Amino acid sequence: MEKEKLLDIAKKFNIEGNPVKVKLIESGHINKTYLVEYNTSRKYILQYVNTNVFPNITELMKNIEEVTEFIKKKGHSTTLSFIKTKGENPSYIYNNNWRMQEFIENTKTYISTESLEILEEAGKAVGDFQKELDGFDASTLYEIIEKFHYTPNRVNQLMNAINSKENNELRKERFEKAKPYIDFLTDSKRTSRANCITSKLEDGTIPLRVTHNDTKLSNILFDKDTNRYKCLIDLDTIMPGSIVYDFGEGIRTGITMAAEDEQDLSKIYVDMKRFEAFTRGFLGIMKNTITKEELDLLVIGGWMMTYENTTRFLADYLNGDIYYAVNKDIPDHNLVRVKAQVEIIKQLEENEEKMKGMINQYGL
Ligand code: GN1
Ligand code: MG
Repeated sequence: MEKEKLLDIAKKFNIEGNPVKVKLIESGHINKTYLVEYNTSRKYILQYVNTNVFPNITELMKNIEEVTEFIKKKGHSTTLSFIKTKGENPSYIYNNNWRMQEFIENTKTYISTESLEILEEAGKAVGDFQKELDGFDASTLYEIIEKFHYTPNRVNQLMNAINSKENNELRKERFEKAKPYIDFLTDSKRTSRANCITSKLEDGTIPLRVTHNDTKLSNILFDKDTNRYKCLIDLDTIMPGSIVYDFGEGIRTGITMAAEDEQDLSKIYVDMKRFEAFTRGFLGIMKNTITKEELDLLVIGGWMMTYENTTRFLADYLNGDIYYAVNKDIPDHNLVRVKAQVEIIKQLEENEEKMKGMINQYGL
């Protein structure tokens, strides 16, 4: 979108001064994000929320408001602040899709990092979010995307994509290329594990908590100078869920240096030192809050989130890239993601005993 139009949109929000600069920030597969600078030298984040994915943006903002207010009242941790529009009926949303938030100065994010210290901080960030929200009644939150991390449902969606009656050339070609990965993901030894977490939520073995649900490494803010964690960002998917999801998504994205869509599979190395660092950070904060039953499930958390994301990428590939943004310069981008994530799944499966030992070491 043109700069002038974006600046006009920014002017609708109740912010002192005038917006003068705007630039696209390449991040996320769903929303569009811009950094806006004002003549007061303050910065803000302007976002176009994708309402195909998030049709109920009012409920979404309500969840965010409740959760961030709760964190702010406790007063220990940083969190995000959104700005309302100017005028008589101030709202967090302008023209159905746009919203504005404060930019947290002197911070940075990582797509990947070599540093074990930063990974430990990432584990702390995820743990801290959980701990700060302990005591928040998760059942009062809206379910923004139905059955978001209900992995058995994701497997069904993949099955539907595989069994679709649509039979055009693109689909045939994609189906052939995807065949080995279809076989891998639909192997009964994997599908039979899909309900490991959801069944325990359903029968009450583990508690329903407020979860972020998208705790990938790049959704964690760090202090630019000290690399200490600041807070989690991208709060759109805050919903009732399991703590194991948030731990697992951190592991999926932190366990290897490689990007989510790394094309050179030899670069994907699942490193137990990285698992240990994240887990130490997470459990250092959570060990008195997490239940024994949740602790026992952490070992499958990284696997589950990787498996679930992979079923989603593959379904989207077979359906013709209708959900995730894809980079046109990367042919078969969704399949590239699948291949990289399958590599992680394989290596996680080989390392379960080691991970169990580490969880028990830091959790007891
Ligand atoms: C999407 O938009 P982004 O990048 O924050 C997706 C997550 C996936 C992630 C994979 C609402 O998140 O669930 O884990 O891509 N968000 C939604 O990188 O579907
Ligand atoms: Mg997100």
